[in-house]
Amino acid sequence: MDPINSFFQLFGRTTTPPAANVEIYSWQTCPYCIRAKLLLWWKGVNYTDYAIDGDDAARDAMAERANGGRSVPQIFINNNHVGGCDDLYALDSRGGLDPLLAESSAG
Ligand SMILES: N[C@@H](CCC(=O)N[C@@H](CS)C(=O)NCC(=O)O)C(=O)O
Repeated sequence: MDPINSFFQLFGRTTTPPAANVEIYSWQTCPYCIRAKLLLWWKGVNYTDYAIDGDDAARDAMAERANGGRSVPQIFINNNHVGGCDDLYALDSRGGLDPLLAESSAG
């Protein structure tokens, strides 16, 4: 096995995409967005990224979906609002993220 995959295996990076449909609204240079995407990448998620930099209409649409949340990122798993970056990491810390990611969007 090549060194990078040995590293991933040692530290538990998942490379098989989980079943869930994951969406993230982000700004390209926002550190919270980068941090959230890093965790999703680590878990092998092929997320849909809505890059809404400077797009106020898209931000309004995001806020409507995100129960009024206007900061970025806003993350959705199978159309359910997870919250922002801190919420994503908190969910993972209490063991709730992997089961959600394993659920298919078809239910
Ligand atoms: N606690 C939030 C913080 C997110 C945050 O502060 N994002 C900044 C961009 S890096 C933002 O949206 N700032 C504009 C605003 O809050 O209206 C999270 O974990 O997602």
